[in-house]
Amino acid sequence: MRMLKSIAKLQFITQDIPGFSHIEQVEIACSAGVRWVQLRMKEATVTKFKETAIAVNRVCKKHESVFIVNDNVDVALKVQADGVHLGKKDMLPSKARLMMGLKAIIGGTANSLSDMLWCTEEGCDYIGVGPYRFTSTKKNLSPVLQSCGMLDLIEAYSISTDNPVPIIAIGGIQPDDVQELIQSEYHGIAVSSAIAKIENPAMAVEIFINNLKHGVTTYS
Ligand code: TZP
Ligand code: MG
Repeated sequence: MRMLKSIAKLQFITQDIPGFSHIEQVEIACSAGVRWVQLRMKEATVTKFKETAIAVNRVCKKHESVFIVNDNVDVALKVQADGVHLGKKDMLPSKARLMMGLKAIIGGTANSLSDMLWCTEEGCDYIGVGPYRFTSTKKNLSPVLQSCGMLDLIEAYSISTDNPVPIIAIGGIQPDDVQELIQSEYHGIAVSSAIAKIENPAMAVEIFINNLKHGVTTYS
């Protein structure tokens, strides 16, 4: 069973960047208007992951942002995060649901229609679908879907389930991609590098938010 939840249209995902901590990334993103953060630490020990998650949770609370922990249900439970995002090799969403309860937000990753339907059956509250473009943020990247693949998947999903959940596009997303993805009926986008790895992350957040609200505007 799934409770209806509010799923943000802009989801910011942290990444390991030398000299720019996960906590700093979240502070800057949230100060600029992000209200959904996923802490994604691929290189850290569990101890470091937990420590950082506690600090990031505090920043998210201050900004009234949803806080999602990537991969690790134990860390999410320990820090009382709002939820967890699970890939295909992580804990089953249905098991995470039993451990975290109905109110927890559980997200899943999908690269195909069968993944999307499986995540839906497993009780995910939203599904991240991609990669839209090539990205170096994720190792062992699945084949890039590009515009055509993204459109085919969302269309096939909408006619294949009576119980659809919000679908979030992910992978190499830039501000100018927003219009196409939203027009294709993607609920929202998950973004890392186009916010965290550019000179002015706050400006990037503003542009994404604006594009999600009003369609794409070009800034110079
Ligand atoms: N899963 C598929 S692509 C991706 C993840 C976690 C990375 C998204 O980051 P970026 O930097 O926006 O491509
Ligand atoms: Mg994972």
